[in-house]
Amino acid sequence: MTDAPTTQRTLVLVKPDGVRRGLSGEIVRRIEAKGYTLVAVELREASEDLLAEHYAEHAGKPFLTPLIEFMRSGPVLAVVAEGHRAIEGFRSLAGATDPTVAAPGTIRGDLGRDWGLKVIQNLVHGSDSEESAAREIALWFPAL
Ligand code: IDP
Repeated sequence: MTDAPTTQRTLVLVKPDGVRRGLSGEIVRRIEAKGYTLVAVELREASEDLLAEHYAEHAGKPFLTPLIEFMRSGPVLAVVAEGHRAIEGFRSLAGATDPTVAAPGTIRGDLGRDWGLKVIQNLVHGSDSEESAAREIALWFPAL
């Protein structure tokens, strides 16, 4: 561990399953309880173009079309959170991709499960690197 400044911003999305189930507040509460600062929060319906850009790294994968369809099934809560090592910190809060086996204590482990779509419905997205965070924040919050 160095003492280099490591303040980061990360993009979190509460996916449509989370918003539909009334879990937006609980998820934002966990982000704040961990100690991260909210920089931006917006409830919005994402366009197909935005989601195709957002999930560009998954282009060509068989689950991309159902994933985008799911992400357009209702509003998402887009959040930018900030703090030292916020990117890995939120990934740790979120838990493993598959909510059925995500560790208890995590958002996906405590609040998620398989509702018939395997891993697609897993409540949250969190940027996975500084490069992804910069790209995703510019996409969802161009004014930031
Ligand atoms: P992450 O959200 O845990 O970072 P990624 O591998 O980046 O996981 O995948 C992005 C999203 O795509 C996941 O959150 C999940 O909704 C969906 N997903 C990932 N892998 C699969 C799969 O094998 N089948 C269906 N959906 C998937």
